Amino acid sequence: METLPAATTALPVGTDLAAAARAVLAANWRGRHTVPSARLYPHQWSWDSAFVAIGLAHVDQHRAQLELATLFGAQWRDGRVPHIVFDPDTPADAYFPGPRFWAPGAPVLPRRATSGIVQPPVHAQATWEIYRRAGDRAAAADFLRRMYEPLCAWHDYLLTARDLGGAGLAAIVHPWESGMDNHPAWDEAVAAICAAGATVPTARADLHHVPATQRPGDADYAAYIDLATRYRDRGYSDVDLLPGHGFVVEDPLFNAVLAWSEEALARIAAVVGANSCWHTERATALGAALTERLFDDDLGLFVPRDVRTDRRVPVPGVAGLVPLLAPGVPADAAVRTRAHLDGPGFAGALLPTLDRTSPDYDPQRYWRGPSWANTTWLVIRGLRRHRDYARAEALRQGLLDAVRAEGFREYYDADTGTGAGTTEFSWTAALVLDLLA
Ligand code: 9WN
Repeated sequence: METLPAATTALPVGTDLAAAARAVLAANWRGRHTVPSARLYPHQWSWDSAFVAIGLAHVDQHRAQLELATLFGAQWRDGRVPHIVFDPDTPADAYFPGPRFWAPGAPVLPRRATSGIVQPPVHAQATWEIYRRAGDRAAAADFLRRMYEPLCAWHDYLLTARDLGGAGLAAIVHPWESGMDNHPAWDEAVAAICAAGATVPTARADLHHVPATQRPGDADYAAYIDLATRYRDRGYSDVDLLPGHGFVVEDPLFNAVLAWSEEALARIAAVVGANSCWHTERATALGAALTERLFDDDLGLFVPRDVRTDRRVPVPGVAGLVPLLAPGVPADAAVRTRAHLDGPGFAGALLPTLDRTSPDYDPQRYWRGPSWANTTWLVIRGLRRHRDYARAEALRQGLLDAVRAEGFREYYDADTGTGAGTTEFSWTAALVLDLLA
């Protein structure tokens, strides 16, 4: 393997953190969208763009609007928003799997080449954040009018075609859809897919940019490609996906974000003159289904549910704290969830991806332990919703300290704060802008 470039680390003493964050976003801007990272992720990613828009809302309303408009320009006719929109100016082999991998089975591709899977639906919230901070009110109101129907179509897709468990939650059909690709909660499903004969792809581009010890393993990649190939070859159809498909999961982060975004849709509807009650009801119903299906009474935390086996996956991860964001979560479930922030699993300056006492905890490897800015930010927002300002502030300071010490890294060792993954990472910079505001 080629020698990896040295990672940039500490920001020089006295650096203006907000200015440095703006510089990262400016460097990663490609004219109509922002790449998550110039080399490792050289296209547009769905939830990354939503986080980027939330940061840009503080500094450049029009760029924030364009970020989301570009993403939704690639929305599919069935309402899904693809997890990657490929940049035609980037060489096809710069990222694996690239546009040629995803295209063959797609029934009707939009103008831009895209993947066929999705990511957590942060977009309605991002749209609302742009509106509420906007200096140019007329442009922001016009933006809401343009985004409302596409956002409704996006949520409708998730709550109809993807309600594979039939209980009012959206199911994800690939670990990449969780945004937390190699989280230990997916290990059992990944192992079964590998045991059934999935082969390791040879074309991994990620290992040219980040040490293998900080990325998903080969077995994870074998399962990712196997699942994506099978989904692609059935034309990305969700009809009758059960029981044959190897990964069908109701994830607490995904559904909590959906409920929270549905609440934002209610606010957007009120501004554009549409019926907001319907969205409020749907948001509350989502919160109730989330609690009913995903709150694990033994752990006192939300966990994913494997729709194939109809059983909860009792792995305590940071996703289990994100439902603090959602409406309709009962007070006792919220109190028990928040208590984890004082226990051995999640206490500390940096919020890990996985409970530290779990046997699979690895503070350096991707979604198996390190602390990420976006999950920390979602939990901060959830804590504020429950007026738990002290815990929210402690997490905010912990994250900002790590960024000051190590720069805008993709993630941070949850125990030492050492930066890991790629450098100059867009959503870290964007969410820092929000946390500083
Ligand atoms: C696959 C872009 C994306 C994030 C995901 C993160 C990672 C991709 C990869 O990078 O996933 O989608 O190649 O590892 O897990 O959350 O959106 O930053």
